[in-house]
Amino acid sequence: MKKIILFTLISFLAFTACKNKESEPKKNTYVADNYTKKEVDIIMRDGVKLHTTIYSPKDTSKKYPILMQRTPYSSAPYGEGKMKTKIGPNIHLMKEGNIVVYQDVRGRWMSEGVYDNMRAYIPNKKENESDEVSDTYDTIDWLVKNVANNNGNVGTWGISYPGHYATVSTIEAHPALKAASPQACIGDFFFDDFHHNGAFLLSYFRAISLFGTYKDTPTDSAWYSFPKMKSQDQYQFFLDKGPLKNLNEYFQYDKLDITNSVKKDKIDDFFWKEIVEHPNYDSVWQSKGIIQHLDKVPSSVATMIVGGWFDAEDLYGPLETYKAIEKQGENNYNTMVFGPWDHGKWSRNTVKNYVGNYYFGDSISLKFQSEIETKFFNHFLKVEADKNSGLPEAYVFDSGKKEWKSYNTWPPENTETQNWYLSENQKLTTNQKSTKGINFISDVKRPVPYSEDIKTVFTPRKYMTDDQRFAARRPDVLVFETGILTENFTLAGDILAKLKVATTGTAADWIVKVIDVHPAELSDDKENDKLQDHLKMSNYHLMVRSEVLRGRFRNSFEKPEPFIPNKKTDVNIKLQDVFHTFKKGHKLQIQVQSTWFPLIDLNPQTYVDNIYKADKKDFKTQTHTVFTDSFIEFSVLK
Ligand code: PG9
Repeated sequence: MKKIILFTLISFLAFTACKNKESEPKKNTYVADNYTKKEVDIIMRDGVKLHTTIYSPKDTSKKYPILMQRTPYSSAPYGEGKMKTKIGPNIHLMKEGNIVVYQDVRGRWMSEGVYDNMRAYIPNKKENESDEVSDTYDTIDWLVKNVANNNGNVGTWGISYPGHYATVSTIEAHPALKAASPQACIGDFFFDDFHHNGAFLLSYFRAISLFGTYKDTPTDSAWYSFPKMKSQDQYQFFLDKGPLKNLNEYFQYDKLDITNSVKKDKIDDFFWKEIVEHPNYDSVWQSKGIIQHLDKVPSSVATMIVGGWFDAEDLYGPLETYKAIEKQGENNYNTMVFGPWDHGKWSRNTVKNYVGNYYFGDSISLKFQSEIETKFFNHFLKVEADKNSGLPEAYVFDSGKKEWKSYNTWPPENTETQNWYLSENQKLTTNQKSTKGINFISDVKRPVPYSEDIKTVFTPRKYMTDDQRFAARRPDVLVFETGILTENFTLAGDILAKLKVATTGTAADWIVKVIDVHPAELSDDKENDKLQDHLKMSNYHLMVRSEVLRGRFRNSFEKPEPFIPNKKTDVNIKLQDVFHTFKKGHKLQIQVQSTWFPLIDLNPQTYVDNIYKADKKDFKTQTHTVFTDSFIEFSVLK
């Protein structure tokens, strides 16, 4: 009897072990099975070593292009035999076989040197003087001369900060560089990520230590830590925190001099210091912007700029990068792909594509990877390439019709400018009806939330397609909308809000939102199965585009100016490009407000030289006015 029980027990244990094994997701060993990995420290012209990880196909019977990503986010895993489970821009390029290289940029992770956010490009470098352009050139030069089985052609790609370094690779490009795909690439930290038109993205608070914690030795583990917020209610947390200077405690802010290599007992955050000490678009920010240097992209480098229409982090960057190369390049192969994505979503392998609550369709990212991205790199890296890639100049997704379109230019040639006026009785009209002032109280103690969501985020993304009914029903949000559209109305290109405003104070922010109001009839929410419980697609107010301008910068980002109390003043706000059809049966709505919390920091609404050093007493509730000769200039598809 005992034997039977023992046998039964052993069998059961064996069966359970096998079952668990089966249920364990199969470890993805494709890279380990098909690639070797090598880690080298490449010496730059100034002697600094940059840690570089090289994945080479095990099949050495042929030559391969080199696909490179330079990153501040680590090229981990480090160490013999430790492999990434996915390499390259997408799985198709991984499985076709390419040499894939990851490099920790200067001052990050296992590389030597001192990091500088958006390190300024030095056009005429002295002997051995270095910047990211020279680091990229020196790296490519070493790779093509030292990596076995490479075919002499290099491509760069990256999303976000790595996307910025892909843009950098095109400037004074190494002759081996044939293709670059900057994706959601940062263009300028005064208009991407941490600032929008001078307003500080308070919601990026936790990300600051990621880029500002000083380190002076290579490391394979994180040397930074994130501030501990003592609440999950981000609105209340930041409202209670008060003026921005009360955040200094999180960054151990004092007179940090990063050239002083003496390690302090407290590591200060040099990025927070840079943000606090440079509230205006001064030479520090201007020198770091990359857009101004895109006249130096040789026509030997093919570029494909990729972005998401609902990318909360880097929208300015990819749009301005594409436009600058288009404008300043000479006969460059320069294309753009903009889809219904938030930050970097085109690289994901999910079938259903959403942004927050809103569903856009199936396999949008998957098709981009297989039919566009793979085709781009294969065309320009594998053979003597001509410019006939078979890909469109502008491949753009209409986020209203939910379909792709190809154009020979962006914006499309067949567009016209239409001015829509912010009229009385909450109307948006194609002609000016009056010049009346509409007032609202901008209460710094009860700012307009940017989202209905309570929880704290690392960087905000979902709000870009959030329903805006919660805002439309507040007295401090002005609403202007068309009647129910009797035919489709397509916006294609940027939007310019030409506001005429006044304030009882001497400072104010101005936020404009463009909203697609869906039919109020009962809706079939089946396809939008990620809709938050409290929402219905019936009457959904889809945010299509939004932007803020810190009013002091209305005439110049470099030279801020106060408002004169109660004086009617022009404030023009450029909203980034859209491609969206407002379908028949929908309405187009504009919202105007002056707080957007805590997406951006609170404006004291009384003028102080530096808001990062403002005191609690500077924050005052004011009455703002929007005049009905304000209008929105749209680029409308004919
Ligand atoms: N541009 C993105 C980012 C920068 C800074 C903070 C948070 C995000 C990115 O590199 O993902």
